[in-house]
Amino acid sequence: MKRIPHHLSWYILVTMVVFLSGCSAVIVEDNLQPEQIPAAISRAGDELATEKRFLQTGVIYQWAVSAEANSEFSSPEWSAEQAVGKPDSPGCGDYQFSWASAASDSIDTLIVRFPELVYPLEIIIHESFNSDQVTKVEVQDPERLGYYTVLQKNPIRVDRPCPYELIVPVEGIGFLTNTVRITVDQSQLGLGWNEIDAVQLIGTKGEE
Ligand SMILES: [Ca+2]
Repeated sequence: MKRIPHHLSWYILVTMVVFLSGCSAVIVEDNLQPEQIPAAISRAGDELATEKRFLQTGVIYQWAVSAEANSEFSSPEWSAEQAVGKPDSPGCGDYQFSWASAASDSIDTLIVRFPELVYPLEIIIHESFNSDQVTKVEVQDPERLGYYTVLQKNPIRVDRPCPYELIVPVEGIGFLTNTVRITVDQSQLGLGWNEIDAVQLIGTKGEE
């Protein structure tokens, strides 16, 4: 049998690694315009969740301290309360440590509240099952009690990475907020429950 020269073996190995690494993130989109596709990065336990994503000083990173939803699959398992605190679902799957709505094919809303009022810079939604069917993210003006939309998009099917972080950059909000409302539309893609493990609100006390 003819042996492959040593330097050619390395070339083939490196080529395969480059090719396979390019296949690790497969996002199947559905009728989505490129500028609407949210940034997505894979999670590495709590390491990424506590990462200081902004270089400026005075940035507050906080997890939800209370939550309510228009429906829950059960309680305490899969209740809205499961979206409080840091991510704790053990991975990607149908775990009771995340919020799930009562039905698997409905449009539902989850409201999460945070300890500190901030001018929001970013909202990170940790999804542990059937990402990403979030269609709207809003922040509440506590004085007027109105909600302002910071993301509106179609549901998309995301196979990898899972769990999935939906990162929502927020600009131009001129009021302090500690309340985020998230809408999932599970009626379109037939994927089933889009479960939310945790939500992080990042912001500052001073207006940008
Ligand atoms: Ca959780």
